[in-house]
Amino acid sequence: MNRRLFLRQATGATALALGATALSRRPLFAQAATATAGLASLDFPRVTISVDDTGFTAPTGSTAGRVLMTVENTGTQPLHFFAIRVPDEVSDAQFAADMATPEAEPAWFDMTKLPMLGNPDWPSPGGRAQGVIDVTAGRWMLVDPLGGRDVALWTVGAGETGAPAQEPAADVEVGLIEMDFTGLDQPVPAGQSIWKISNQGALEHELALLPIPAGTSKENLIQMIGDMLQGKGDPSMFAPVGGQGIASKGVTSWQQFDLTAGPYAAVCMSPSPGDDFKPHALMGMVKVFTVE
Ligand SMILES: [Cu+2]
Repeated sequence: MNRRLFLRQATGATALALGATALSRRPLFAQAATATAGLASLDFPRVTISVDDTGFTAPTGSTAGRVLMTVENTGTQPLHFFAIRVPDEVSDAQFAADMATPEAEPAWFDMTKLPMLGNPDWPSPGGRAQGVIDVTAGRWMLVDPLGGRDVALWTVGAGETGAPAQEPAADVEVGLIEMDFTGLDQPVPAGQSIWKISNQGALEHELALLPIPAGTSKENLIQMIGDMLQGKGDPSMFAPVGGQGIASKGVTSWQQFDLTAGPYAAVCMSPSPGDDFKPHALMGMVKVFTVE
């Protein structure tokens, strides 16, 4: 498969510099985020995606429903990815052919229309990310838009129909809307916590948790991200320690984070197709908050 496909839609037209530079440098503010008990103590079916520096190993035998997803980053590089559902009318042969021509985005690849999962995101190198997500049957494509890992397919079979799955108890509830985050006006607790993250907007959104230097304002940070995407400034400042990959409107997930105290920003880098794929962060989708 290939390393350049989907970059334009997935990261914005000006974001290529980020993949080439930011992720290859040692993060200044990165902190370990290693989940322990929490969601893992709940009785959900488990799926594990293992990722090294070259690609994904998707689980087999998965079925639809509410599952605990663990993403293990066995490599040496940070990991950011999303999962998008391949339309059923695209045959396996067509998909394979599309992957073999990396210079063109397939006609069916449309982030504004295809379901996007809201996966656990940004596991540190050697670490893992965990979240409870609702997954439907079908073929989910795992895409790393920054590091250029090979695309992979995760096939999910039809699940049993039964009683509705329970909701994990949440310590923090965050809403994603255009172009803001709700629920982060007050400090959130340090240490292991469960965040219920709901996309309440009309567009697809993501959440990246970014430690920031004390005193950084929202305007400062938007400026820094804008500079970084143009190859200016210090790209190593962008080193999220957890998050949720892009989710379609209406999607809710429960993500487990283990944050040390300090100033953070919630950032959405989901691209805006109607505005030359500019990341939402540059349209104001940045929220500075405190962990204490
Ligand atoms: Cu967004």
